[in-house]
Order: sequence, then C-alpha cells, then structure tokens
Amino acid sequence: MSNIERSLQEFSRACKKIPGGVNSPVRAFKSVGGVPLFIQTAKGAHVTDLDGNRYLDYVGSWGPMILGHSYESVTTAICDATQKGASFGAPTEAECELAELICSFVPSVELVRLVNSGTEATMSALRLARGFTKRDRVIKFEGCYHGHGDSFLISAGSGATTLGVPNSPGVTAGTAADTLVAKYNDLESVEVLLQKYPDSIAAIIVEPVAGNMGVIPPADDFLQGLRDLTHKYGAVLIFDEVMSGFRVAKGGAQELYSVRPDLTTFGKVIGGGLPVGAYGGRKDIMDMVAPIGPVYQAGTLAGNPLATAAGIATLRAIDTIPDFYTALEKNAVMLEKGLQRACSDHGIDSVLNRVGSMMTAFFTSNSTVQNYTDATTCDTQLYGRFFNEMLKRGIYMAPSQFEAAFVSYAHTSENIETTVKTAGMVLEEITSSQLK
Ligand code: KE4
Repeated sequence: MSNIERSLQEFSRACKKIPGGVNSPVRAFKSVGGVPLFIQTAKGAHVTDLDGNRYLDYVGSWGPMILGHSYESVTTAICDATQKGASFGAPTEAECELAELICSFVPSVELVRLVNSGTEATMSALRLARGFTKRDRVIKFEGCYHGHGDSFLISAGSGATTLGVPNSPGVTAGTAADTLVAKYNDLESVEVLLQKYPDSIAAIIVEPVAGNMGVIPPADDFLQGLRDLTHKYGAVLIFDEVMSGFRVAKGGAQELYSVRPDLTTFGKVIGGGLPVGAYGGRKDIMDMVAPIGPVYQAGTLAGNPLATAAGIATLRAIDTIPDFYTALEKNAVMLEKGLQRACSDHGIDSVLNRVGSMMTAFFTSNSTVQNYTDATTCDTQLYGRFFNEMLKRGIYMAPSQFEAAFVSYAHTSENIETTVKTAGMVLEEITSSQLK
C-alpha cells in the first residue's frame, strides 16, 4: 500500500471541523472502507494525492472533467476571467454565450437559466413545473438521484443509497407525500400512479440514463413511454441530464434516444469543474420564471464570470475537437470489454452497463441490472475490495458500487490497457485468496 500518511493526517484534521471530514458524503469512502485520499493536483487523466501518489482517475470529479483535468483552454479561460474580476452580480456577455451554447447543443432548450449546482437546477425545474401546471405531485424513480432537494430525497440513489439513507430525516411528511416513486424501466408502475392521481401530477423527473444506482440504460420503450404518458396526463417531462448531458452525446441522452422532454436540467460538464447548473426547455414554461413570470428562483453567484468562462471553454472544446465522442466511445468500449473479460476470466459474476463514456461494473449474479432492485443485489463487499485493491495499484475507480466510472478525453488506450490488466490481477488475487 502506498504511503497515505498526509491523507490520514488531513482526514483527522478535517473531521474536527467538517461533518465526516468531507463536503459531500460520497467522497468519504464509507461504502468501500478506508480513508478518503486528499487530492493535491490533477492533470489529464491523473490525480495526485498529498503523499505524491498518482492515480488514473475514473471519478473525474463525478462527471464534470470530460476533457480531463486542467485542460489548457479551460484553465486559461478561468485565469483570464479572474483578471477581470470574480463576480459582479450583474449580467455579462459570458452568460449570453453559455446560454446560447447550451441551446445550440440541446434543441429542446429554448430558454435556459443558469444556477450554481445540479441540485438548484432540479429544485428550480420542479418548482417551475408545479407553477406551470398548478399541480403539486411529482413522480421520481427508485434509485435515481436529483440532488439533495427535499422533494428528491425519497428512495434516492447515489450517496443516499450508498449510505443506506434513501429517505433522509429532515424531509417533512408533507413534502414526502407529494413525491411518488415508480420503478425505473417499468412504465406500468408509472401509469398506475398517473391513473391514481390523474389531475395532480405536475411532473415526472427522470435520469434518462440512470447514473446514481450505478449506470442503468433506459429500456427501449421507456423514455418514449414517459413522453407519451406525460402528454396524455398533462404532466411536465423533466430529463435530469446533470450527469448524461454533453456526456453520452453532444445533445445528451435526449439526442441519443430521440425523445424531447419539456424541461432539462444540467450540471457537471457545463461548468468544466466550476459550479454551474442550469435548467431550461420550452419557452411557454420558462416564461413563467421570475422576473418575467411568477415562479421565483434566484442566486447571488448564478452565471458567475469564472464559472461561465470554464463552461464556455469546455463546450467549445467539445464542439471543436474532431471526432470528440468517437474518441471517447473507442476507449469506453475498450474499458467495458476489458473489464467484462477480466471478470469472466476469473469467474466473477458481473454485469457491465455502459452508455457512452459512463459505465458501472456490477458485481452480481443477476444476468442484467435494469432497476434499483437489481442494483441492490450487488456484492458491495466485493466491490469494496475491488476498489481498494485497484486504488493500491494506482487506479481510482468510483468509491461506491452505486456510482458511475467516467472515461475522459484525456484517457489513452494505454491507460485503458493498464486499467484492464490491473483489474485482471486484482480479481485473480481476490479469487485465489477466497479459495484459500
Ligand atoms: P449537484 O448538486 O451535486 O451539482 O448535482 C446533483 C445531481 C443531480 N442530478 C444528477 C443526475 C446527479 O448525478 C447529481 C449529482 N451526482 C452526484 C454523483 N452521483 C454528485 C457527487 C456528490 O454528491 O458529491
């Protein structure tokens, strides 16, 4: 095990002043065991911890770093913006440019409002859907995560599942009562709720590619089925593309699966590593947003000059790098097939789900993982061992079975080969130690 003395020291220090020593629960390594690494620098496909240990990074800051860390044009844009002042609390050209870029990438977005996080984006989109429809209820899916807004911490995925608190204390009964939960990839479970409450469901919010119970692709008819049902019952269809947006395709999952939502939420990639979220969609709905409409939403640092500079540079790079998504797909397929082969070669039951450059290796004897129930059959102990053994060998996978691994543009085929080879060695060691 590499020396992680400095991380141990800093974690002990952090725990004295920060709950759990982290500012977001999934970073705590709770489900995989061990002490979270304190990262000092990151460049390209690698991160380096305080003790100087270098890791091939598949967390990618949980999705934003699609270009790789410290991508030159993004770093330069942030530095240049800093010279002009950090924040004005007034409109800027950069906000117009980022809004125009988002709308050009995602045609269903006619108007877009910038916020500071994915959570703010989904909270705002739900409030807007409620204001537009004058209805109260929302349907979400078991295992999907839409940030930590009260309405969404019901059967939530990501850290809520990882830590075993899919329904968080502090969410009032009244709020919870307005959130109905259906089963991912199960249209019947949705229609039952719509039939039960035909006139009171404001919206259905869905991760069009689920990433927060591990990666689960939509079944063939699922997204179009949601589109048809929301049209039939007059509910707003919200695609939460905070993770899938600009990741699985330039136009996100709605381009990949050719289904047009009414509203879309964004985050991660559109900030290039700085805090940016956004929600947008149909003009008739977005016209309800203050100050032109009555639905209130605000933010001191929304559209911040540094964050918008990073977001613009990121989207511009994605748009100008030749065959950007083809390159991502090539390495992602290589990783998918390599990990599948490593598991089968060593008799490890697994299901590997991938959409574009986001994927999850589920350690399960199930033949498929298509919903939250399937995902929770996984051997999280085995995943924890796999994670830690890979980490010891310089490969930083997602520190939870219920998260996605991300391939960035900076990952090379040599990096993928190293990852697959290391996975084979780790699984060999795990299986031979189990046989003893
Ligand atoms: P943020 O508030 O963390 O920017 O975004 C919330 C969010 C909303 N919607 C989806 C589909 C998301 O995946 C997220 C955040 N994703 C998690 C990782 N699964 C962020 C990591 C964390 O919580 O630290």
